[in-house]
Amino acid sequence: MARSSLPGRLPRGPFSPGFWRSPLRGTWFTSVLGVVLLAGITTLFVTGLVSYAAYNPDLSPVNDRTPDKGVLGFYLFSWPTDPPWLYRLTQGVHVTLGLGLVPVLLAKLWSVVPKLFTLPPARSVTHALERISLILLVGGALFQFVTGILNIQLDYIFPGSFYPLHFYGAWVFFGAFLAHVVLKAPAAFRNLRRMRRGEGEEPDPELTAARPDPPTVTRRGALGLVGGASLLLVATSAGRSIDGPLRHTAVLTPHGGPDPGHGPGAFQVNKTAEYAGIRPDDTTEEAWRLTVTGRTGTVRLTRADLLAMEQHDAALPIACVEGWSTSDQAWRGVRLRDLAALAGHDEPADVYVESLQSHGTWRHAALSAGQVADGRSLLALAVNGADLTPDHGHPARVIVPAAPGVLNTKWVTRLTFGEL
Ligand SMILES: Nc1nc2c(c(=O)[nH]1)N[C@H]1C(S)=C(S)[C@@H](COP(=O)(O)O)O[C@H]1N2
Ligand SMILES: [Mo]
Repeated sequence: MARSSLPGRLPRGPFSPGFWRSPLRGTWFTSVLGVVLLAGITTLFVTGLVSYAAYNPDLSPVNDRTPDKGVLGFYLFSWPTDPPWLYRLTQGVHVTLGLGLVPVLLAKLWSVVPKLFTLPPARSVTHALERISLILLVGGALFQFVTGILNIQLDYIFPGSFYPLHFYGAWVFFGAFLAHVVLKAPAAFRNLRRMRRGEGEEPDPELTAARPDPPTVTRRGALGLVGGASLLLVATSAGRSIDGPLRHTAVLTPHGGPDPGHGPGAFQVNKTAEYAGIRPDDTTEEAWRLTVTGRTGTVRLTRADLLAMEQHDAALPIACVEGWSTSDQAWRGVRLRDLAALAGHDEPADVYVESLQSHGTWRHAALSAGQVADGRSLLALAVNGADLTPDHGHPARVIVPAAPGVLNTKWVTRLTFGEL
């Protein structure tokens, strides 16, 4: 009636308060989801910054995909080699938690969507600023989740550029997130306390439907659904960072490569030798040489020369930025610090590692002196009692405790020691 008597005057569609009918919306529902996201997104931010530090971005431009990080790299620290499972944990948490929070994020956005349509667009300067910050907040959240998920699902669809995008995106998003938390967290916690005391939720006419439809599910039921969806995502992806038989439960996410099959080399492969363009002719005993350069010049070694050096064992995992990791594998080979000494570096130095690969993002890497100094850091020649398989880096590959998988260069052909 109002509509026909005042055509065009009243807001229509989503701008009309009567448009939003769900009885679930309200401050309690939004507060619960908000508090979960407060903890979850803070953890994602911290583990993400940590993951960036793990790349040795200060060491050499080869690792760093964000050359203009500037002040955003203020917090960087030298990545340790202990505990050896450190990156398995931080990156496994980052990726698995990120996936698990997807339903919570979507539910949270759904719960506040009427606010996006409230009129007038700005009631005051503060309200205007708050709404502008929401664009960064919602846009930032969608951007971070979408780029992160594409990176783990689609095998680096934007190689190289993912790092700066996700890194800068993280700062923009977290800035908006902090502002939002400062504005909203007090009310959210107040609401949860009120509910606990049985006082009912604080009313918010922008959230609570003016003319609600009859409920088909309780608020608790809806939260249970969101939580269940989160747990399902976690349960169907965590297996790839736990490894062992549980890897088969990670049905929702690629494991990081083709099925590794059976035998000593039967653990996850990221890029196969064929994919990386490694020609079998270049890896034969006759053709392959390791060139080691340092303070006292250059030494060229055959694989037999390396095998004649003192061999060491190290039980270490591979832990990829994509969140998957393997359990410890039994690596055997020459210590990086022994190779440094061959080239005149008795005090371990940084090392620039190059592979046979002529192109590709991960054909080379830089390791810190601290990583070289660790006795478990090897140029591995064998794993689990057999020669490296072609896909795991035959004739020789780097393996370093606690380092991201990407620093464990395969098909190594040159090591250059010295300050990077
Ligand atoms: N030369 C070279 N080394 C490389 C890569 C590569 O693409 N080329 N991928 C890296 C990445 S991202 C990971 S996670 C590990 C995976 O090692 P794996 O395939 O033996 O499990 O190798 C690293 N070493
Ligand atoms: Mo990786």
